[in-house]
Amino acid sequence: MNILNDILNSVKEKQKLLAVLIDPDKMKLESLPDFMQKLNASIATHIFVGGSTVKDKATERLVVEIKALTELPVVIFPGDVSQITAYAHAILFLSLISGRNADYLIGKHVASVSKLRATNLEVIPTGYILVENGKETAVQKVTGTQPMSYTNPKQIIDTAKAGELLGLKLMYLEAGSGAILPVSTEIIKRTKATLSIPLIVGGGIRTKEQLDKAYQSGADLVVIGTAFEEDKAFFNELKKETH
Ligand code: 1GP
Repeated sequence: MNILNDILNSVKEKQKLLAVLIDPDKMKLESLPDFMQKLNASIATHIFVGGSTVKDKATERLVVEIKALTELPVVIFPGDVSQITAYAHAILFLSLISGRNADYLIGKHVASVSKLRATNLEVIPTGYILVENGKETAVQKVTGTQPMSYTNPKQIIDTAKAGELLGLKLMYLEAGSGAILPVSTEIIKRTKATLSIPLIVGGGIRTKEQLDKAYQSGADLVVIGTAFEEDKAFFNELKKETH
């Protein structure tokens, strides 16, 4: 399995991707089998596991359980070094390029290298851009950085492009988990237009219409967490077509 190559191929073939984000702090292991059954019957293509604050070992336990229940790739979306586990397929090696906290630009990365050396995880360098959404997000609090203002799209697209020029392989526009306002279609469109690497969009997407809008605007992969946590019936609206 090479997850980045598969994403690049999907983008080439204009196939849209959906990652379901599972937060180890919120998912109860006893609810997992039912959740995964619904997830497997949906159009989801990836599972992201992570959160801003997660207790030690909770990620590893959850990843092991998830892998026993699905064939889909499991990708760590880490809030911290402690969330790295060898049991996943890949890790988004996130650089928080919207902020200026050196820890989240390079510091945590250095701190994670010993752990990564001991795994076979596919490491995917990913630019992470936090966009203002109407309320303070967990990422903001934990990282002590400010999101970029949606009133200044030029700053956002230039940041994304700078990340690509630095060699990042994926770009993630993040409104924050549970965001009131998802990233706007204008920002998605303009960011997509400036990039030649795949574009991930997440935060505050709760309906099929919002998902389709994000895809139409240029998101290659959309991440949804809260909407599935709050209402598993949402999976029914996103069922795989069976022939
Ligand atoms: C958060 O982008 C993800 O990091 C998903 O956000 O929980 O709002 O879907 P939601």
